[in-house]
Amino acid sequence: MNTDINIVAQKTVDAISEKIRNLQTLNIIVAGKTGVGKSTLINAVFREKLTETGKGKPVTDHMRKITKKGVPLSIYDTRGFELGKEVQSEVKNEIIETINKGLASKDVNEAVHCIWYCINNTSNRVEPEEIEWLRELTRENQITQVPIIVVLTQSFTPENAKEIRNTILDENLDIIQVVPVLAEDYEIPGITTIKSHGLDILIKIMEESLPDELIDTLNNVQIASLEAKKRRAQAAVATASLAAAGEGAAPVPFADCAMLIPTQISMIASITVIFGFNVNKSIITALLSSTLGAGGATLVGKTVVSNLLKLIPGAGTVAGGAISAGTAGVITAALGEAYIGIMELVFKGDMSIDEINTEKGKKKLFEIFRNKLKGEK
Ligand SMILES: Nc1nc2c(ncn2[C@@H]2O[C@H](COP(=O)(O)OP(=O)(O)OP(=O)(O)O)[C@@H](O)[C@H]2O)c(=O)[nH]1
Ligand SMILES: [Mg+2]
Repeated sequence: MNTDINIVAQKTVDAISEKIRNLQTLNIIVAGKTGVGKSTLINAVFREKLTETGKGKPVTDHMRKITKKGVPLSIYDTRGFELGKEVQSEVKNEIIETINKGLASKDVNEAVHCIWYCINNTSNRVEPEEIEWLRELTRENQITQVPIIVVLTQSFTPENAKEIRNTILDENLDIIQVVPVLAEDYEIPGITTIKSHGLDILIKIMEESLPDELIDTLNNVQIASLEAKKRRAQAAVATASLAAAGEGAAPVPFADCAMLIPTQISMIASITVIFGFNVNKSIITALLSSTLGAGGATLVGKTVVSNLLKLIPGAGTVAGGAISAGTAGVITAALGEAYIGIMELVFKGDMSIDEINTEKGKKKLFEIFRNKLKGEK
């Protein structure tokens, strides 16, 4: 394989596109009375303002499906809960029908993967009819076992959600969890602003209840938990550096270092998908040139390797003519960590995507890369 940075960057961009194309679609039903905060919740959890992109496509009398091109996510938004018992019963039947239809398709992209039932926490009580509705839904979901999460919306503090949460838990319903959240900061004019909270817990519970094949999708579409993205990305780095070390189980002569490259391309693609940003070739080129290329046009050539080895404690020198398995693993891990580090800055809004390909971005990349090689935190 050619180690020209330009060519490797192109292969990486192709690998990213392929991984994105292959993401399964995550399908979530969001139910609950009107005004409880469903749309606010959806907009706070997912990238792209899905609910502002139109009314969605009606799929049943009381459900519309909201999708957006390029986002592997469908939200089924339910309507009409406020219209009384009969309609609520229809909504329930339509949910069960949608679940069964998804299952019958035998296509993971069509299946319903999760239900959020939203209850507004500000009223400080749950209507008995909502508990009854949930009980019937869980009964009919007994065989299909779609994870149901009760989301307590507009919970200003975890404290004031405690009582209502315990009331619901005491009902022994077949649900995964009851999660209090405040999706958007809440301003009490002239007094204080309550910070949004709880969405990261919702994501964690989703991660624990969704099948593994949907976890990359979940992280790609969610913007509520940096920790979840980092955990998933770090797992990809661990896998890649183990593989790189395996590939180099016998010391790798410099001339063959290129054989490690496919492992690293796949790792970079995974991290890109997990963070869900629009990353183009110039960003990848910046990443590669400021780490493995160390400013040059070729990756891991002899000079570069010799410079990198100087940074890794105990890695030896180029005099041996080869790098060890451990060294190949360390270099791969440092590359992955540098990329995660820069993605974290973008997530937090401390750097824009385009800034990665500037002196500031490249300096930051090299700094994290070098520190990781040295074994520093
Ligand atoms: N500050 C703050 N306001 C919220 C939050 N959740 C809901 N709201 C407010 O409550 C109102 C109703 O929220 P929506 O998200 O539109 O409720 P909905 O469940 O989608 O309502 P329907 O679409 O009519 O069924 C809006 O004015 C929101 O701004 C929140 O977490 N924080
Ligand atoms: Mg709404």
